[in-house]
Amino acid sequence: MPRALITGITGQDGLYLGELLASKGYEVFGLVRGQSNPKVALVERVVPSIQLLEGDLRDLSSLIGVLEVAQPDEVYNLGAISFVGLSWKQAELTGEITGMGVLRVLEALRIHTGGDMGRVRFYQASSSEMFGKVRETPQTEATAFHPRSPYGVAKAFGHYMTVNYRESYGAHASSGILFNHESPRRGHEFVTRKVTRAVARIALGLQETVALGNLDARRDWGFAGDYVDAMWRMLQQDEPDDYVVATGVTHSIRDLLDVAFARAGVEDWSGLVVQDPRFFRPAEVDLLIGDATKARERLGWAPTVGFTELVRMMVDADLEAERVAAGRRD
Ligand code: NAP
Ligand code: G4F
Repeated sequence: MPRALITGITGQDGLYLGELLASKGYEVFGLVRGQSNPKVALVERVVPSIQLLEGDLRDLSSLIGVLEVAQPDEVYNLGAISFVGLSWKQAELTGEITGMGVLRVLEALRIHTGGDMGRVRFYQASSSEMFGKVRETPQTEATAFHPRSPYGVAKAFGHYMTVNYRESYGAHASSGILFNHESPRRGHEFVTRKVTRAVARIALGLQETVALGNLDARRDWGFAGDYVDAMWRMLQQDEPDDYVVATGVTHSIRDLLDVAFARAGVEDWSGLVVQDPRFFRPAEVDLLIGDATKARERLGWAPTVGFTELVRMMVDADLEAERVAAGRRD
């Protein structure tokens, strides 16, 4: 039975990946931080076989200890401060967790393996946010980085550390440059979930409007369930490498609003959306669209859920959740 350790198990991707690996017969270990982490109960309900271990990406010795218990064949480093907006307000902490955290996991692995790093496969959750002010369109593995946020800068550091440990120590370390991926499990702070939840609440008469920032930004949005499959495929390759994972289709926040409100029967949302300066960013990433040709050709990976289906799935899930929360039967 292969063994896998996932950092960020309580996050959107961690939960999907934990489910996927458990379904493939892996013994799955998840790193959880803090005291009384409220998301632990959800993880235990969704993946009952999972073994949760305490540790923190800011604490090297805790990571070494977790590796000693888990004895993993594969390590997926998904833990991070992942909300770009927060990264300007807590830039140092973002650097510490999202950036230095990667180095600590790699160092823990180097120590744990006695320098024989190639015997444990490592996945780093890199991000299309590293492309930032994009140098070319669509973005590929060869596109230069120009990060626009402390989060993007921290991810670029983690990405290059991953490449460096591959080149310096022969680590089987792969980096997935993943474009935005969403699901009904997405955190409420991200724009897709913020919109689908607000649409559900507005449709049920629980909220009047939704306050947003820049409606013209464009993202390449896919389904998180598809993207964790790409992570697993990367670690099944004989050679480690970097891969862009994306749908190749881009949409604006306005497109997102069109599809989400239409799903709830609202065709004209202009009076329901207010623009609020609090949600504009100091520096914006205007356009992301990825070219996942390499992942398709080498990993046999392709997205299965398109934009409209994804947004409808999220609106439907939020309508159901908000109905239940409000004790409604209609
Ligand atoms: P998420 O839902 O925000 O999950 C982040 C996870 O990191 C949570 O489990 C969180 O634990 C954990 N974490 C935060 N600080 C930690 C620390 N100090 N020590 C240990 N764990 C810590 O993010 P996601 O959407 O699943 O994304 C997974 C990874 O992929 C992240 O690295 C993200 O930056 C990257 N990524 C995401 C996307 C996307 O579109 N979703 C795209 C590209 C890259 P708590 O529950 O304790 O807070
Ligand atoms: O949903 P977002 O917060 O995602 P963002 O910044 O693209 O980051 C996500 O994807 C990255 C991959 O490219 C990941 F690495 C990262 O961890 C995260 O998962 O914002 C998307 C767009 C931005 O242009 C933002 O300015 O939506 C715009 N937006 C407009 N109004 C808003 C809002 N974003 C949020 N969160 N909230 C708003 O009210």
